[in-house]
Amino acid sequence: MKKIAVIGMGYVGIPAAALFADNGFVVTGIQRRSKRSGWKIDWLNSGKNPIGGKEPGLDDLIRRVVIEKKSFHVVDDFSVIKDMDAVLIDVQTPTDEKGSPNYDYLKDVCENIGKYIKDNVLVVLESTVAPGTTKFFVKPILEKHSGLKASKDFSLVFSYERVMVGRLLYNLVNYPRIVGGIDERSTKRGMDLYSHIVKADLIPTDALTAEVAKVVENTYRDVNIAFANEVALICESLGVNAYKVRELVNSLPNDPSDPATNPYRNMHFPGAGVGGHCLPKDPWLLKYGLDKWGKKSFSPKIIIDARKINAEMPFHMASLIKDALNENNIEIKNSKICILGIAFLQNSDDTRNTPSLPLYNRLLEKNANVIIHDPYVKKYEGINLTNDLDLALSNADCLVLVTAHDEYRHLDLNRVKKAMKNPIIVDGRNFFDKEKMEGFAYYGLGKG
Ligand code: SAJ
Repeated sequence: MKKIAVIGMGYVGIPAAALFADNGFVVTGIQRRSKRSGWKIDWLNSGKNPIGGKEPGLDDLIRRVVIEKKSFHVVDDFSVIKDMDAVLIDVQTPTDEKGSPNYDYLKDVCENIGKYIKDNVLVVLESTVAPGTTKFFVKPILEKHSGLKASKDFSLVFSYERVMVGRLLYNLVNYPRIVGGIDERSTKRGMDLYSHIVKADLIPTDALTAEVAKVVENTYRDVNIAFANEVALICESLGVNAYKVRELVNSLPNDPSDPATNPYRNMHFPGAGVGGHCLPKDPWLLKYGLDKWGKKSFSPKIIIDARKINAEMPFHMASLIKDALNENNIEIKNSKICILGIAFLQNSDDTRNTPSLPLYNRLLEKNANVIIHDPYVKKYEGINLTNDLDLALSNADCLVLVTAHDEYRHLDLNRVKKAMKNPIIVDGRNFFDKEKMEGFAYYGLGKG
């Protein structure tokens, strides 16, 4: 198996394509010339890395495989698939506000793959999908448009990525890889393929189990964060500090000598909300798969309520702001509120599903004047956004910490106090230490 096509030049497709191209394969990336991402084709073909932020090793890897080895290049048409031994699908599968996945793009890609695949090709779906998608959505489309029979004429695998922003390459190589085939032979062929780039364990399973594992991996985290957020709401009402409670709870030691008798605790961090391209989406994908392809219907409670608790946190922040202003006899109407951070994660420029947005809109609904500062994000459609901290702070009635960018750790609090009209701070990430906030009216999420 020498020639691979990777469809979708994004966070997942680019590192995977470059790694295979660096390990003996000839790789062709396929990227549609869309408004948002078309520019990546020429960028990659000139040996440059289109992914922003710090991604150790990725720049050199791309330059090496494109310029030196000439084993990786990108095109915008699917016909190259007719010569391929393997095809990886790395396209995004967004969900709408009700949590239903939008499979339009996946459908279009699968139809094009079906049109061109040759006998005995291995197709691997790497994108995160609702459980059941590989077998009940992708397989039929491939068979219909190729006239081939899955398992008999071609192999089909679901194998998910565990990439994290800032460590795309590291995770791909060093994290165990789950390989879920629609049949034994597919699984084996998938394991063989990944053995060329994964140094960690390759774990065989079936496609459906692998799809469930992927979305459960992130749903698990979403539920844990929701637990921490619910404890924070309880602590606020009781007047204790949820972050202190978390430290005490997690002080239960993990006794490796006898873990069963002493299951340690790992309470997550309460916060202003849960953003990103994984957690807000994957619980809904899990539910969608259950509803669509589950044998009998049942509505999950914990994972859906947890998702709702996390989605509610930005609005809880808005009520904390309103209370803080009221306690200082300031009307929220016409007040100036400065939000620190629109990226969903600290020290990142990624704004997908950022909790800052619902908070911003809720404050506008209350007729406040809102400005958002972020050191990494240069622009955001329709938002009053600035990279100029003085502008953001000047004459503000309330400062709201939503994203824990390191840059905010070194804020000169005297400068902040002088610039603001009313030195009121609402801290959404346990970022400031109340004791050091003299001269400020300090309110912390989860701190009572
Ligand atoms: N968050 C909290 N409390 C926490 C942890 C996170 O409020 O205790 C918030 C963050 O502020 C952020 C959101 O949740 O807004 C998501 O944070 P994240 O650390 O989960 O970052 P992601 O979205 O990049 O998650 C990815 C996921 N990895 C994959 O999907 C392969 C996730 O499963 C990983 O656990 C996570 O990276 C990671 O650990 O870095």
